[in-house]
Amino acid sequence: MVTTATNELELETDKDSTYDRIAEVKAFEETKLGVKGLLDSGVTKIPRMFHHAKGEEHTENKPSDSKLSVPIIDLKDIDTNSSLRAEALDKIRGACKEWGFFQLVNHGIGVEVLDEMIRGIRMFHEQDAEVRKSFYTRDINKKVRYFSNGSLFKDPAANWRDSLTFFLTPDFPSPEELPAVCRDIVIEYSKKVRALGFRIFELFSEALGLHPSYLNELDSIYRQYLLCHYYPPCPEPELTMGTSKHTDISFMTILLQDQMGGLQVLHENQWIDVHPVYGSLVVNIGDLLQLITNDMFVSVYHRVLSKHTGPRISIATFYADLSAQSSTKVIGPIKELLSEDNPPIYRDTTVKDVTAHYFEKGLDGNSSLHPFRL
Ligand SMILES: O=C(O)CCC(=O)C(=O)O
Repeated sequence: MVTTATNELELETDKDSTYDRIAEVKAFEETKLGVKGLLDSGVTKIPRMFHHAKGEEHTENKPSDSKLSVPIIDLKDIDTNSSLRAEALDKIRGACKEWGFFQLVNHGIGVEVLDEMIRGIRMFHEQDAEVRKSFYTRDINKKVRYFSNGSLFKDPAANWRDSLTFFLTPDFPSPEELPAVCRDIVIEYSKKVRALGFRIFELFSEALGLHPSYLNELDSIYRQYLLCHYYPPCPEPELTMGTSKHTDISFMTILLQDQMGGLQVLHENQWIDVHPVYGSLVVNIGDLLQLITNDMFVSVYHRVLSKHTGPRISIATFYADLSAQSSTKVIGPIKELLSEDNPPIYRDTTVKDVTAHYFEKGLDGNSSLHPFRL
């Protein structure tokens, strides 16, 4: 869900010949103020470029009435108590296999840091428009980018959401590159979430029956970027989405969400709300981990509903090395996990190829793994 250049993209041609979607998208992009800017200009109806096609997904754009809920995993005392650790590993294995999602509590990052990070991102999006505008870019060489809809020129309909992204590895942006309004907390949160990422990959390795350092030692896993979303209140939420149905192109994603709600995960063919649990972090498996675990862990569809109320803030940390050097290394199902009963489901490929396919297709609601299945 990062950015692509306008001239590489083909825009959807609308069936109504009087509607010029390209012009509308371009005019929106040129404001450099995103959806928040539209709202500040006083719109009471959402522009047509945000209208999602009426279909299955659309008619279901409502909170779930299911009794099921995403598993909650507690890391309290697991480093000192071996039976608690074994219990947590069992739950992680089950959650990653059945749900691809879980909520993590007692993960070691204090609520004051989480609250301050949410506040910092909100302040970025709500600061003076001219300052915000100066960060608006789709330049892939920039480590800090503010934009609305990563694949704006490709997706059939835009989402009611703006984002600020930080590419943190291999070299952390210099402090001057970071927006002043959230600089200190972005630095602090990034360090803490990086350490947590290492810890979760250790637990994942153990849950898979591998040496604890196995996943952390893979060349292609350890890069990190933050995608910090701002979902403004929407005057016509029934016509659009906050984030349309997708899976993540990462090994793992750690998501910090505020208390507004709206995130849903597709489980057993139903959309299940991921209810905010104060102080928790949501963890989900990305497509690349599904591929290397040969479907022992699954990357599942999720989406965010648009709402009358808002804003909603969320901060996704993606773990995947998309850099040119490492992303050309071969990845495939981990040999130690394969057996006669568990033959490879995917062919060997590279992070680069899987990623290229993911961005090429845009947020079209399909898995990026289909072409790599044997
Ligand atoms: O905002 C959220 O809760 C989810 C965001 C998301 O799915 C993404 O950035 O890929």
